[in-house]
Amino acid sequence: MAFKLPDLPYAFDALEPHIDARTMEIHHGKHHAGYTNKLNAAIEGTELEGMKIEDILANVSKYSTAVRNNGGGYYNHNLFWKVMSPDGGGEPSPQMNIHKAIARDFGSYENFKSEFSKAAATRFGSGWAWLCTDKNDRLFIMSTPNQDNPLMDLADRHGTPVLGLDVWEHAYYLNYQNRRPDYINAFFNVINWQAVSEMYNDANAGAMKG
Ligand code: MN3
Repeated sequence: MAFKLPDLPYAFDALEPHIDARTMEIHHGKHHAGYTNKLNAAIEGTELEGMKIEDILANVSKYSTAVRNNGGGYYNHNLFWKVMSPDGGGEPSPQMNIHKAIARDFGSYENFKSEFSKAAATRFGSGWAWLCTDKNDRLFIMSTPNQDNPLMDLADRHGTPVLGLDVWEHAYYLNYQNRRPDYINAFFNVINWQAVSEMYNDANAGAMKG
């Protein structure tokens, strides 16, 4: 079965003024749709048809550049829409495991925000900033070029992404032009901590150790 472009979980204008409707419409309807269609074209008739996207990405170095770029683009944007919400922003609630994990691994929410912002701001050219959890249930922040991500075998560091920020110009140029730091700052107003927390719990099977 071919990969399917997911519907946005909110209206195109739901994240305004932080992310404008026109950007969301083009980003989802053109860019994400494009990655989805090209991924399907790249795997059609191959052993990859019917595999989970996570399993494809885990061995992506074996496959074509088209699978790497479009498989990454497909997965990354699926996650991106999920981790934003018009009801988002602020700090994760103290009841959430992700709140405790951020305090444990970064010292404070402010330190986390500063480190994540720096990773997003200093990624040269196009790419993504990530908050990930590793196999020892430790959070870390990294960035990747293009449509790569930390699930890929060829990534510098491996983990399960629980929060991702697209810093390609197509994600912000209409509203922010070259002001990437303003876009990064605005992102913190729409982070869906409920969704992030659920992904973190799933990745660690809900276990808080230590
Ligand atoms: Mn994008």
